[in-house]
Amino acid sequence: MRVLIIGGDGYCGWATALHLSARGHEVAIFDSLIRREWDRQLGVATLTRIRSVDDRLRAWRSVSGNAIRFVCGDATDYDALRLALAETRPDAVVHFGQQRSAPFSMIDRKRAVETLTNNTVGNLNLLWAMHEVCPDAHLVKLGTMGEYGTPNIEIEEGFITIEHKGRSDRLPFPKTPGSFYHLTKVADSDQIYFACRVWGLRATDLNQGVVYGVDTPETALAPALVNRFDYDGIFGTALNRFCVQAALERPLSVYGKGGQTRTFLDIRDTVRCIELALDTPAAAGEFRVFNQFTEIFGVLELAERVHAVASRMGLDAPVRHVQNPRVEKEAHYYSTTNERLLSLGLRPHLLDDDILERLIVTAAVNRRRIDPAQIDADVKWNAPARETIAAAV
Ligand code: NAD
Ligand code: USQ
Repeated sequence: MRVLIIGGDGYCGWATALHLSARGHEVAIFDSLIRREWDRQLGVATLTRIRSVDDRLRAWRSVSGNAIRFVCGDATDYDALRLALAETRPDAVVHFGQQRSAPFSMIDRKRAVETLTNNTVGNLNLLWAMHEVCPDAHLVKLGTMGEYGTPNIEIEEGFITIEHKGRSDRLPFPKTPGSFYHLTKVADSDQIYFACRVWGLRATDLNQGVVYGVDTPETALAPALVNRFDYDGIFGTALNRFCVQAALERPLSVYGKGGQTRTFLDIRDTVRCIELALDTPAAAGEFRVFNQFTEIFGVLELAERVHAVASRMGLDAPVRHVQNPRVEKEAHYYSTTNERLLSLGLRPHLLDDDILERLIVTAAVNRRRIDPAQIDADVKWNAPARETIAAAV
């Protein structure tokens, strides 16, 4: 298959590009490298020393013998995107290329607008470009479990059958997302569903949970292939952050009560899920939604597991409840399903103590690159708007 990966220089995209290339697919990456620029602007850095795109691709060619083509372009630039599709003639497009941090989208108005513009315009451009250039290609789009929020009913995979006043219909599952970032994902899903209905596009929306881990078998083949490991207060996700905190023997930062329940998966399962979605494409006009996760944990439960493993390793990293910078439910009902990917053959890597220990060791090995100041999470969901303050003084 010819596969174009938008956002293929990022965490999930890089691992996926190598996974698919290793399996004989003809892979091309389209990425604006904006994520590396955002890191620079915010003064944060991945714990692992990721190499330039050129060095990464050279290393991959030398260990695998496979070439991955790289196109530097921005999905918000329609002409660049359309040209990339025309030149690569993909059978499938995997779309990871978005601003993916909830805290980033809540920094201030400017970052919220930047997130919305980047994600919504990029997604809309992609739909038009596919309609124009490769209407039969399969779109595999990364959505998020956070689109659904934390409703007091079981979360289905994308759709729910509702009976109302004696009538019944199968409708998109109601969404109550928790950040401006998550809201863009809801808009993407609506746009894609519309394009499937109106233009007959084939699409799979993968509502992914929080991803953890660094290595996949391919990224571990050479140091120059190493993937990112974000631990900072903006891009770092919960489990990765807890493991870095444990390696530093700092308290594990559980926001509020820690009863926030979320879905999780190992990066090795992310790449496999994409492969499964590609192997059995959606039909023309079909909009499929798969919930892409393997396990469900409460945040406090996760921190306690990291604490227990760290203690066995001789590290003193207590669990600490800190004031929650976000506005979210801290104790709630949560139930959902991931049947569709399991039925396609997903065999999950479940989180065990060995995986936690490896993550803590990875953090400890890279200890000299850890900047403790980056760990603090200072983006508050309900902070007074900065421009309002500026206008008042
Ligand atoms: P990332 O920031 O590591 O990678 C995103 C990549 O997309 C970067 O290389 C960036 O430069 C590129 N990009 C961003 N905007 C672009 C644009 N307009 N044009 C071209 N390239 C652009 O993020 P990630 O963690 O790999 O996440 C990938 C996708 O998966 C995102 O859509 C995210 O919402 C989704 N997702 C991630 C997680 C997670 O835990 N990491 C969980 C659920 C869903
Ligand atoms: N949390 C803590 N302590 C921390 C960091 C986070 O308690 O130090 C809590 C948060 O308050 C939240 C939960 O952990 O309740 C998850 O936060 P997170 O930062 O790990 O993940 P989130 O902001 O939800 O975003 C991440 C990815 C995003 C993806 C999403 C999947 O950055 O791209 O869409 O996970 S989901 O959560 O299913 O929406």
